[in-house]
Amino acid sequence: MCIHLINPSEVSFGTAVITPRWLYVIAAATPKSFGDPSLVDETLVAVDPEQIHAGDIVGIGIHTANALRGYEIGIMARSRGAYVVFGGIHATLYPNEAHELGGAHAVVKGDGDVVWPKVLSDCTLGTPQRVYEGGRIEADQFLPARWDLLPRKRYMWASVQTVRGCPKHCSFCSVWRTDGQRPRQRSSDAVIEEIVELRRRGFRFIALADDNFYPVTLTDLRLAEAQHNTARLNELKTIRAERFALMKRLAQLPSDTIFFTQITMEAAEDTEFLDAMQVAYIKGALVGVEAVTPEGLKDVYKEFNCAGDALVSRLRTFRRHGVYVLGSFIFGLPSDRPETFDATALAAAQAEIAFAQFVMITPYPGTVDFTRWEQMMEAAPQTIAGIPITRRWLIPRALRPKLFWPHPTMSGEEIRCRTQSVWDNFYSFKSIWRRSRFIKSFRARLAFVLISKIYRQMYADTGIATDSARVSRSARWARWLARPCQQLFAAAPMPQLEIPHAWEPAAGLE
Ligand code: B12
Ligand code: SF4
Repeated sequence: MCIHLINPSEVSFGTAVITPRWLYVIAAATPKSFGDPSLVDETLVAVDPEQIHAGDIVGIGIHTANALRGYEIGIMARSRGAYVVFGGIHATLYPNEAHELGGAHAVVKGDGDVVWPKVLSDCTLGTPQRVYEGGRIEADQFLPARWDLLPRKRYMWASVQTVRGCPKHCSFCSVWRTDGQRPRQRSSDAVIEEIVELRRRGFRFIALADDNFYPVTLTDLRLAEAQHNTARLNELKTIRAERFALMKRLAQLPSDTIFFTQITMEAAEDTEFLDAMQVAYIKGALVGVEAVTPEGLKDVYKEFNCAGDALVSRLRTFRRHGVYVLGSFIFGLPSDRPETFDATALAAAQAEIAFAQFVMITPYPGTVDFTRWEQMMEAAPQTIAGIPITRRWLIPRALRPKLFWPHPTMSGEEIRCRTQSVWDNFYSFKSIWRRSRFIKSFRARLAFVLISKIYRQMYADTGIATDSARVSRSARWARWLARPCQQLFAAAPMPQLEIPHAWEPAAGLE
């Protein structure tokens, strides 16, 4: 009997950008008595059905975008006599769907780290439960990933989570509802041990797979102080101090280490934090800019962001403190007008961000937007291939429309074309070359161009490509570009690397 863990994908590139962390965490949760699980990441290579036998247990992790492929695998595995278990955010939100369409014997809702051994032993006894509540476990229960199972030279970036949950409540995001608004922050020991293991194995590019690396803002501290809420103030100070303590340890790693994280632009108010990030080799961060107008920010409940000149200045602050920004922008918001596209392109250029992504508004399950949209669609239900568009992830990809949210003044096609042209301009050779001016060496500049191009191409699938010909052209391009990128990202293993010593969290409060 074998345990298989499968990360579904409709397209396989042979090489991938970031490790799907859940695979290696659930592998770590698999008791030794079951042997090492077999891990299949379909972004590398498609699953081979012949490897799945009667009595095996197949764990499949799905988010909304790969749910349909996950269900195909589930049906296939069940037909071969295996037990099929689904987990991940989409299965958490739609457990019944995994049963009805994915051949599930069981679904794990929430975090799998603690509950997975029970699922395995129930399957072994032939008595899997329909649903397991994995819940939101505390940070000290998060398992370190089984990096010893990682295939060599297949991923450019490894991923390590330092904090889960986000105190904000953006309308398009499910994180605060599924992962919660209380930051669950791992100890610096747990994080640094994983990172050192990855460096020993030859990774120097590591994505900090966090929802928000800056979970406590200076405004939060001021508010708690003004309210004389001592307990809250101490709690916030502790979280902040632990961030600094972690960054001090990261700063002791070899100087060619590069981290990338996700953070709110509020961090620009806190240059002490940005400086600590720079010293800790956190060289890049995805910043959710979303909109460049106050109306747009209001649309997405993100009024804590800045608009206009203040936005440009905030984003530049990151750059001034050595943190390069991947700006994330959303198009198709109700307040967007044709001129918003040009304004966004201009702001992206003025803000000196290194990379950008321009996504069209997509109501994701579990979000405020999705609930509103679902209610709106109830009045005039629409279907494609007999599937309600409110279950769009079940629509075959070739038929799936890209924009789902009706806009008050622009057609979906207009928004798509305008979005496309912002992408094309931002990633034209001329623009990329101009943006790469900050890089001193010619070789590194070329690497920047290559990475920009591959980012643009890989994004076409989740981003804006509408027709399958374009998607497959993008996949071909990405495959072609991925190999040299893989070489660029590889580092020599450092088996002797020591674990940096701990810093008392209190040090960060000084
Ligand atoms: C890091 C990250 C990324 C990275 C890396 C992705 C990667 N390859 O790993 C990048 C930046 C590339 C990325 C891209 C995108 N992401 Co993202 N990402 C995350 C983030 C912040 C962390 C993921 C992570 O590694 N978590 C750590 C692991 C250990 O946790 P986990 O995956 O949840 O797994 C646990 C449980 O879910 C469960 N579990 C999971 N699978 C299974 C399977 C079994 C069998 C069992 C038992 C349990 C189980 O147990 C695990 C351990 O507790 C999450 C938010 C989050 N908090 O999860 C968003 C998130 C997953 N991303 C999201 C989205 C929308 C995207 C994009 C579509 C964004 C965009 N607009 O383009 C793209 C899609 C990329 C793609 N095609 O996969 C959404 C998904 C929403 C949804 N309903 O599907 C999330 C939840 C964030 C959000 N804003 O809502 N992402
Ligand atoms: S979009 Fe970012 S800031 Fe907003 S709730 Fe989600 S993780 Fe938090």
